[in-house]
Amino acid sequence: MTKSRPERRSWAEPYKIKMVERLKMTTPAQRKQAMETAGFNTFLLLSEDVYIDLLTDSGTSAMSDYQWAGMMMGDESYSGSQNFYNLEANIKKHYGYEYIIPTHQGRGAEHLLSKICIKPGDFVPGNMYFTTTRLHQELAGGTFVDIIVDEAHDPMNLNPFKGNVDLQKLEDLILRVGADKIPYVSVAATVNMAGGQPISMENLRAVHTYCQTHNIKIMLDATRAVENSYFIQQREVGYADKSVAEILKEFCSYTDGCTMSGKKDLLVNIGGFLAINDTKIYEEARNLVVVYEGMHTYGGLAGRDMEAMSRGIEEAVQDDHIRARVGQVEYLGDKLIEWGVPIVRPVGGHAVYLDAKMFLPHLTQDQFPAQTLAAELYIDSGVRSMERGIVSAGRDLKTGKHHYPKLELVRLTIPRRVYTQAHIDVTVESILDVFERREEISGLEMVYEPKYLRFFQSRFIRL
Ligand code: PLI
Repeated sequence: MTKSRPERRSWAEPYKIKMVERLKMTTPAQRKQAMETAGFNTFLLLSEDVYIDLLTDSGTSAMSDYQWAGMMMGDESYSGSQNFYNLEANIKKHYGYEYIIPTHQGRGAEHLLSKICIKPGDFVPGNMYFTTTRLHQELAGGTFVDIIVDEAHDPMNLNPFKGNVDLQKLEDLILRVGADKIPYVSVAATVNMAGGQPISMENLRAVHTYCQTHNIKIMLDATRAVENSYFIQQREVGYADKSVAEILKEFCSYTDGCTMSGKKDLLVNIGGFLAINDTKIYEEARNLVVVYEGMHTYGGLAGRDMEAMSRGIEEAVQDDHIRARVGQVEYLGDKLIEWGVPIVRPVGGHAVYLDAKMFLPHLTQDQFPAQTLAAELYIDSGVRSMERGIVSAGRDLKTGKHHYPKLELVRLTIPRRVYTQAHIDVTVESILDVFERREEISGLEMVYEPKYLRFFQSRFIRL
């Protein structure tokens, strides 16, 4: 009997490999020891003990020869570096904002924006929190309020735009606290903690119109806005024939500024920026950046870093690049769905998220199911993932109690242009093995907890 012919894939990665980095192969006994030494926290592993590193897509991309060539063109003058002007021009061209402040990475921009715009007692609504973003808002005296649509909290819900803002929730907040207590609405695209879910153009446009009537600004977390634009092209009526670059420009036009971690969409290992249209905020940021990051024409970056990010923008907005990037994530997600592994659906832009509550239903949230699953997966195959559940959610700074997020997830984050389809297949095989013996897996107890962003450094022992 002949097998039926597979469906034509018709595309592969729009690049070829010119240089490789060798990986160490480890035994299960070595990995068990390494995980115990790391206190069952994948952040605390030595990277040399990791085989396939899906901890994060942040700063882990492979740069192109075009970007590396740009690194050689670094103008390392203290001020007025040519690379800053190249970066500024590309941000203006593709994101459309008026003023640019480079920062060492995304949280540097969040720090400046929060310090300038948020007063103690303010409220900052957003489409789900992100760890560093919310912390900077809180440290500036603000209170984060989640206004994402309810569907975002349901891993099985197939809404194509689970990153959307629920305008009713925004209106309720304004009625409760008054528009003058809301410095801006914080809109992320895509929404990392919801599983890399996009927000639609229609929704952002509606938020923009609504915010204008209340004179409230919208600040975009543009970290993965290119991936968001790709989803709009694929899923939203009226955008199929537009390029990702065109969609991105329109998308940003409904916002007043953005914070950016260039370490994701923009294909660099370090770098970020704050971009803004408001002259007053810009002047304040231009002044403050000197205090916290460096001169306003480098903001904590070397000239070569700015050049790599500038060139990264040009590559990031290419349709064939972004299709292959998201295509690889979808490949992993589709395989896991095929085998009945519980993941957040639809598959997001930068990562596949295992639903640890469904995967390990015998563990309570206090036994850290996602932290447990991430540790187990590493021991099985050397695949490193990240907890995105109760540990990441941290404690309420006022009450000191754990936040209990509805989503208890393990993130398998795909670096850009780094791993092959075979690496993804190995990852799937390992997850299936762990899934098969899931009932034997016991939970964890936290034995060390730092005060801020505890997921980076906390330590656990097995129950
Ligand atoms: O890691 P930074 O400081 O360059 O960027 C902070 C940051 C801001 N917004 C969003 C949506 C992020 O995903 C983000 C960083 N994310 C990390 C490190 C991640 O592993 O997802």
